[in-house]
Amino acid sequence: MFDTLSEKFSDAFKHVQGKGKISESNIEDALKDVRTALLEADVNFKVVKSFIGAVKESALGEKVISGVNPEEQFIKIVHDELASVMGSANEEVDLERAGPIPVLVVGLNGQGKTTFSGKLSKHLIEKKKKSVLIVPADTFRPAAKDQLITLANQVGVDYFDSDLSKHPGDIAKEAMAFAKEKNIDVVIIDTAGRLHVDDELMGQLKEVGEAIKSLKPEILMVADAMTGQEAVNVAKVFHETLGLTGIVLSKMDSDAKGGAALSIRHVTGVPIKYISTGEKMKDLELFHPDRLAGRILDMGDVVSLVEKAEEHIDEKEAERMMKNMEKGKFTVDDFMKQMDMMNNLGSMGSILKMIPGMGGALRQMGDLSSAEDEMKKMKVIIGSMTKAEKQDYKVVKESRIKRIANGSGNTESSVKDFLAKFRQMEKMMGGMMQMMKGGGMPSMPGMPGMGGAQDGFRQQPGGAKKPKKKGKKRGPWGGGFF
Ligand SMILES: Nc1nc2c(ncn2[C@@H]2O[C@H](COP(=O)(O)OP(=O)(O)O)[C@@H](O)[C@H]2O)c(=O)[nH]1
Ligand SMILES: [Mg+2]
Repeated sequence: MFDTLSEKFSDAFKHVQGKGKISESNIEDALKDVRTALLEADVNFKVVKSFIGAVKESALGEKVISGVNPEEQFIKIVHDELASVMGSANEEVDLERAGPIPVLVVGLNGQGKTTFSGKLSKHLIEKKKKSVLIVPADTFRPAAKDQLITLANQVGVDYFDSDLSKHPGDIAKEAMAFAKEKNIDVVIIDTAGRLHVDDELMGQLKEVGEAIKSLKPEILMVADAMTGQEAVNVAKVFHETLGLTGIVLSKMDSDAKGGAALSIRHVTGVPIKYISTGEKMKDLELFHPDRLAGRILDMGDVVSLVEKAEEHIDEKEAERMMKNMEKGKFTVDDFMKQMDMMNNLGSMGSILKMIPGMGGALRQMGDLSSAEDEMKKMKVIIGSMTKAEKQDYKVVKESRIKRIANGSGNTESSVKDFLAKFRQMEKMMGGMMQMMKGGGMPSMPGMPGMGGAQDGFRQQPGGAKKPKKKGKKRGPWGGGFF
């Protein structure tokens, strides 16, 4: 998420490094770079102007806090301003009122409306314990109904069997009446899109809005974060016509530059409520401006990481594994389960980025796809191992290697390679357990940045001496988080 922007920010901060205190002259270059970074990320120029003004004002007005170095102080100011430009706290769809609550999902074609409709219903059912009805109302593209029904079945949510020959406004009204009769809490209505804003689309959506106006619909516009300023312009038109109550930024997993996220709230006044971070139904997050600001500035997002872990990691399984490891046991089965847990959390890159300071390290490492390919290969090999072999890999000798290679479609040397790597891992795990018992963290071989000095957040010599507040700590593994 926003890799280039993160990198440019971390370069900009170097201008304040090693300075005694913040002054107009020493933040000038930093501000210039921040400004360029934002403009290059396709942030609206008015937003950039007011952002720079606000940062400058707070930076110069800030008292010198003894023990906190100017670079850290400056980063904190930029962080807070980034968060504030994106909104205040998280705002979700208002679920407190009596149902059925209509949620109208609007936006141009291909932005992710239908996908989001599925994700939101999953979220509301599983996390909010609501009953949900999903309503196909895209009368321009009849195939959209099948797409929505497929998602509905996947998520396990009821759908309304809309008659697409009717006007979408009527479909919406009928669906609301049906939901009322069935005591359904939330009704998600997936509407049509177009390639560009046009009068016919806006006219139609307006009629849908009017048809259910008395029910005070939540109107969410889905905008592809990759489209930057274009998304902001479209949101403006939609808001003027329909009165949006929220924005959903989709495709945040892609290499979006950040322009949409940083401008849309400021320009339209409409809060971003959710972010969509992948094609799977679980890839939906509530939008937290402060956490995203932290991620942009490589401060990580430990809160989200812990939440994700709590959601996706089987606690009992993890505990069992931990106990085994304490006894010095680490089997291929355990390894496989760990890989699965990791996969449930998201891609390797997306997880690592949530750890403070890892963003910079990741940029140095470059592409992680070879590591992910390697993991896939290991999984296939493990898939061809017998239960006994997975419990004790040492029994795997020549003939078994041949069998596993054939079974998994790999060469014998790949299998041997895997066994060698596993042996190494087993050793490392043993070493790690020793260290943990002894209270220290082991160093991680082959992972740049983990030492804390190369990751773009250098500590000043003689800099911060006081313990820092949560959210300010940027040296990875520096203590506290793990
Ligand atoms: N990578 C990624 N792809 C997405 C996301 N949301 C939707 N998509 C993909 O974008 C395409 C268009 O999505 P769809 O929901 O059909 O858009 P709609 O025309 O607005 O209903 C599909 O291929 C989706 O899988 C997302 O958050 N991340
Ligand atoms: Mg659609």
